[in-house]
Amino acid sequence: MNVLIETTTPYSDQKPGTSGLRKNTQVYMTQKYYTENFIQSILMCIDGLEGCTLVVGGDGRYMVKDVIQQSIKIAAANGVSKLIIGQNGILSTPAVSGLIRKYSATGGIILTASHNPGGPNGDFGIKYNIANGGPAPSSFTDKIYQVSKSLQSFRICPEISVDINTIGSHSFTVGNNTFIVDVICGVTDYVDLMKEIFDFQSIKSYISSQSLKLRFDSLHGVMGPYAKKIICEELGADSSSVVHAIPLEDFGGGHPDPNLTYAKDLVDQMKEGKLDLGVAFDGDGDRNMIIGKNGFFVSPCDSLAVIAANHSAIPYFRKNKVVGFARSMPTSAAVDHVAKDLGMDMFETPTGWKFFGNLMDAGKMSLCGEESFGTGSDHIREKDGMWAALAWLSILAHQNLSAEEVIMRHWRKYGRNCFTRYDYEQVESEAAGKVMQLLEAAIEDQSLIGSTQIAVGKSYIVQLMDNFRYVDPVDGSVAEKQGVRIKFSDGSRLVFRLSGTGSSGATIRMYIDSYLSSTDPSLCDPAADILCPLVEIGLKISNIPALSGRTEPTVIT
Ligand code: VG1
Ligand code: CO
Repeated sequence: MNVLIETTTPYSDQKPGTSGLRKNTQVYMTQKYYTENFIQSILMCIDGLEGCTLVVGGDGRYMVKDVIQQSIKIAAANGVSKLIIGQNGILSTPAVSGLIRKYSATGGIILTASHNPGGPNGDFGIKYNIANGGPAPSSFTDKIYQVSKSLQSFRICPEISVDINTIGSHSFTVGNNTFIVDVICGVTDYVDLMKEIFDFQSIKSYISSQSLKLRFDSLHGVMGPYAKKIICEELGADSSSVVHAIPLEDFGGGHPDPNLTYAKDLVDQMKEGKLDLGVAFDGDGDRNMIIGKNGFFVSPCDSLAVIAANHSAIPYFRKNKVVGFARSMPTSAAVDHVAKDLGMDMFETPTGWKFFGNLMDAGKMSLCGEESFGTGSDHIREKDGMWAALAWLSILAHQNLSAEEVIMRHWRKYGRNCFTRYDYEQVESEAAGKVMQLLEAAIEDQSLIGSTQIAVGKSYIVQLMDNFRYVDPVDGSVAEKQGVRIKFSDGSRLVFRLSGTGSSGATIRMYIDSYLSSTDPSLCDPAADILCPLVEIGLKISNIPALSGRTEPTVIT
C-alpha cells in the first residue's frame, strides 16, 4: 500500500474543548482536509505512535463511518500497527475506554459530539483518549492544538478500505510493516465487563420477582444495542423495556441529551405511573438520567451520593476497596456528606471527566460524578451511563425500595443538597463574555462580599466570591478560571461558567445549590420552590437576562 504525503493548510480553530473538538458538521464537511488535519495532529502527539494499537469508534452519528475510513488510511500511513474498530463503526464512549484498557492500547479516537444533535446540520466531534482509557488531559489537547496550527501535510494510504460492517480481521502491508484492522463486536467486551462488576443474576431475579417495568431510552444514540443486550437478553426484561434503540445518524432529529427537556418523552411516560424505573442515555452513552415511578426525578448530584452511600450493594466495590470520592466543582456537595460519614477522601475537580483520571490512576479515588448526568467509577476512565443504571438496579434490589424511597431515605439521613442548573444555549459569544466579565469584575473588587441579597422574601449574605482554580494533587498541573463561585453564609452557592462543548455561540450555565438539614420541614419540596430566591439573586448579580436578551433559560435541570 502506497503512502502519500498530502499537502494541506493548517486551521487556526482546532482547539479541543471540555471533551474533544466539536463543530458543526458542515465545518468538517465543507472545509478541505479539516478532519484529516485534526487526525494527523492527534497522531503526531502520540508517544510511541510507530507500532502502536488504537481503538476507533463513534456514536453512529452522521459522518462517523466516513471518518473511520479516513482514520484507517491516515493511521496506516503513520505507522500505527493495529486498529480495533467497533462493527458498523459503533462504540459507546465507555466501551472505548474499556477496550483501550482491556487490550492495552496506546489510546483511542472517539467520533462523537456526545449530547449535541447530529446530522448534516447538527454537530460532529473527534476526541482522543489516552492509554488509561480516559480523555486526554489538557496538556495533551493543548499540544494537538499547537500542532494543528502549523500542520503543512498529512500522511495517507488512499488504497486501504475496510468493510467495517462485518466482524473480521484485515491485514495490509504498508512499507515494511504489517497493518491490521480488527473489526469487533462493540457490545461483547462491554457486557463482559459489566458482568464482572455487577451481580446480573440477582438483578435479574429482582426484576422478575417484582415484575419491574423498565424503560431504557437510548434517544437513538449509541446505547440501543447495549441496552437490548443487557436489559432484555441478559436481565430478562421484555422488549418494550428498550426504546429508541436503533442508532440513527441524526438521532431521529432529536437532541440526544438525557435531561428533563430533551428526554421529556420518557419523563411523561414515567409520570403515567405504570413504569417503575426510567433511564435515558446521551448520544455516546456516557450520560444517564434516572427517573423513578410517577416521574420522580433523581438529581445526578443525589445519584452520585446514593451510589457512594450504597456502594457495598455492588460486588465490584466489595472486591476492590473504595478509596475516595470525587465530583466536579459545580456538582452539589451531596456526596461530600457521604464521604465524611464513611471517612473517605473527597476531591473537587473542574468540569470535565479528564480531571478524574489522575486521581484514579494514583489509587486515590474510586467513584465520581458530575451534575451533568455523568456518573462512573475506576472500572474505566469515562463516565458510564449503563454502569450507573446497573448501579441503581443493584441498589433497588438490595434495599427492595423504589428510587423515590431510596432518595427520601438518603435525605433523611444526610440532609438534602437541593440543586438546579439553568442553561442559556447559543447566546451570542459577546453577550456571554460580558456576563463573565461582569462577574470577574465583582471578584476583582470584592464589592459583593458581605452584602445582603434579598429575593422572594428570603435573604442571603455573600461570604465569598472567586474563580475556581484547581491544582491536580497527583501531577501538580494547574487549571485556572474554572467557574465563578459565589458562596453565601448559609452554605448556599451560585456558580457561573461558559460551556466548553458547544459548537456555535456560547452557552452560559448557572448552577444553584442549597443545603437543607434532614429535619428541615421543606426537605421534600420541589427544588424549583426551594431555590427560587437564589435563582433570582443569581440572575440579578449576573445580569444574564439583560445582557443575553433571554428572559428564560433553554434548559432547566
Ligand atoms: C459539559 C458538562 C460536563 C461534561 C461535558 C462532556 O461540559 O457540563 O460536566 O463533562 O459536557 O460531557 P460543558 O463544558 O459544556 O459544561 V459529554 O457526555 O457531552 O462528553
Ligand atoms: Co456524552
